[in-house]
Amino acid sequence: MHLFDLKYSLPAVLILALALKSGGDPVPQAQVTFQPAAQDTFYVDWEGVAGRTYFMHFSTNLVDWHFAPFIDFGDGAHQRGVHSDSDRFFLRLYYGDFPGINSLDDAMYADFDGDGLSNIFEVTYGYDPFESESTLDGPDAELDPDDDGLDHATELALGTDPMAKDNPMLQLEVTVD
Ligand SMILES: [Ca+2]
Ligand SMILES: [Ca+2]
Ligand SMILES: [Ca+2]
Repeated sequence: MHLFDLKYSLPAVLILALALKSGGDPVPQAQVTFQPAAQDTFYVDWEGVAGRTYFMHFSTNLVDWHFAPFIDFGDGAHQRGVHSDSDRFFLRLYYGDFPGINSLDDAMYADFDGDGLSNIFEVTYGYDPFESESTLDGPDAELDPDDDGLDHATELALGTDPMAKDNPMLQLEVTVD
């Protein structure tokens, strides 16, 4: 069971769980179910289909949907724990049977939109793995929200934290007496 926090804050009483298909869908997808686990925490369960890649969308208004920070793959029982302080939020699976994707690693490290950022990087940091320019700020790979001079493509290549100012060039201070 993996837990992720939704970033939005309105108090959690309403979850809508549904499955949204993406692309070809030769095997029907069972709906998502959810059950309360603890205060503001829910288990989200669904039955996977072999070869299928699963993303999850969440929304607080049914208009703006965001990718949850995980990817799942394949058949069997899937479960995620979800916590939110929102008074309502909505979840839906976003899934597809993608050619050449045969494992969770394939799904995580593929770059579905070809923008230079892996799918797992995109969902971890709040970008859309199906859109190369998923915010109004410019191409996803060229963004530098931590303002350390390294864009996301470079941070991914270096393995640095794209949300922390950890450009190694900024961490060396040399003073000359
Ligand atoms: Ca990408
Ligand atoms: Ca993208
Ligand atoms: Ca950066």
